[in-house]
Amino acid sequence: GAGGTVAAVDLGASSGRVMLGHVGPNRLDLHSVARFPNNPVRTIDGLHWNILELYRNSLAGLRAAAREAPELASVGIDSWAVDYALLRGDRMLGAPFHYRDDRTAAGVEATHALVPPAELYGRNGLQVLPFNTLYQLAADRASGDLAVADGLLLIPDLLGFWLTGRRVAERSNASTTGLLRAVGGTAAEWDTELMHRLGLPRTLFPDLVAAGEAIGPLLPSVAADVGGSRLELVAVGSHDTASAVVGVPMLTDDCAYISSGTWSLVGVELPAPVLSEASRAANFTNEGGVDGRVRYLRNVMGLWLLSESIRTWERDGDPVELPALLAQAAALPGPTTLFDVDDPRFLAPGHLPDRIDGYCREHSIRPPGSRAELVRSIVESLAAAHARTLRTITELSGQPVRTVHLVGGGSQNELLCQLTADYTGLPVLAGPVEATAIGNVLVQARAQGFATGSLESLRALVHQAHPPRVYSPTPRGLVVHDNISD
Ligand code: LFR
Repeated sequence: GAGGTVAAVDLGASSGRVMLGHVGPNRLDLHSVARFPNNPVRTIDGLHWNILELYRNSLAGLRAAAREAPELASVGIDSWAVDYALLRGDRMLGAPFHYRDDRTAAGVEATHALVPPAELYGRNGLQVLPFNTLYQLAADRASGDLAVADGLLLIPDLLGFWLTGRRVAERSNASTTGLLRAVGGTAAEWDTELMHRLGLPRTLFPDLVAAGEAIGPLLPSVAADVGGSRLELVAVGSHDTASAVVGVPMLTDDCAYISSGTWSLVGVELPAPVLSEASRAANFTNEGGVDGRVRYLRNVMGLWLLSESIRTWERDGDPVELPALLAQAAALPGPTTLFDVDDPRFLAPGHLPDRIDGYCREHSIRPPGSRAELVRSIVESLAAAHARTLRTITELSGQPVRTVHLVGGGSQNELLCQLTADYTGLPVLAGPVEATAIGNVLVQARAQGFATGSLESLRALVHQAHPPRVYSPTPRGLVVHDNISD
């Protein structure tokens, strides 16, 4: 049968990659052609993404992809959600703010004063995260930045604009702005009345496109640079979590997923949003997915707690050998100090080990003594939060969960997988690591006719190409290496 090759640009909060995917009726091969760090930069006015460097690295990756695979048909871009650039004409008005910048707290209050949180949830279905786009925009309105802007593009749409000259808003990522109606399905449209009440001009926002739609060919200057003259940009689930969930090898409908990286996105896929008061109180979100599916999930703080601790140690001139540290952490007898990973104090960059210590002292629990203990405490607290969240999901959505798929970078962390199995009492199926890039590739491949069918058949292909590793729950004692089978 026919098959072909596409490229995925996948930008995470700590690193980016460009991957080549060869897809056919029974084929899914992926490998990376470029990997690069994503290090934010703090300047006098706040914390920013180094977006130009990300773009340059993406172009270099696409050049490598086109050189290796001259038959390359298309490219798709995904990244973390909510963040954006303001534009005036074609010009970007300053480097985009990082969602961990603290300018947004006042934005939450200002927005809720105009539209009460209960009404807002009924309209957009989103959990309240202080960095949701609409709260960031309230800050931009207060600073006057909005008054000089005439356009806004979310990060993947911004890079797509630079590649093609076309301005669009891909729907899955647009759903994280808080400005899209939470009707589910493929019908979600901009909530123009809400924009009006929040003083946000409708003209800031480009028209919506759905994952799978062609956006357009590369600009001639870009094509000359990259070398792929036939290449077109195809919209994918441009919110990385939307692409990741496409790439989860779920074979039955009693599965939950954990997309584990900087964040743990813990949830299920539903045909329609859950907008109940109980759901709002539990701060669960309804994000728009590929093919009109709803991602019903909660953001759990994730491996950021670990990566930011490591960054602190390294900054203090004390480098860390992570595999060794994780092995020491796994060897400690459990259970350990459990803390609430979702405490808002852990959101901003800074000295995480000190903050965890402070949390423990405030709550009169024993702070971790050594680095290995701290790592164990982070990973075990994260696993406990995974379990807590999964129990709530069944209560709120009625969806039974008998299997937990854990994908993304965290699926390589054996301690995290095993402890998640232990705390949930459910089997954890780990992998693939690159679920996000896989989801990006598959949506393009389907648009090109290299793959066909529903998300279910795409996921069956993922399962076949990347059989997950099974972690069975153990009562306690945590035998980490004994029960892994391929
Ligand atoms: C994961 C993610 C989450 C979103 C957070 C901020 O990378 O996209 O889904 O809540 O980053 O954008």
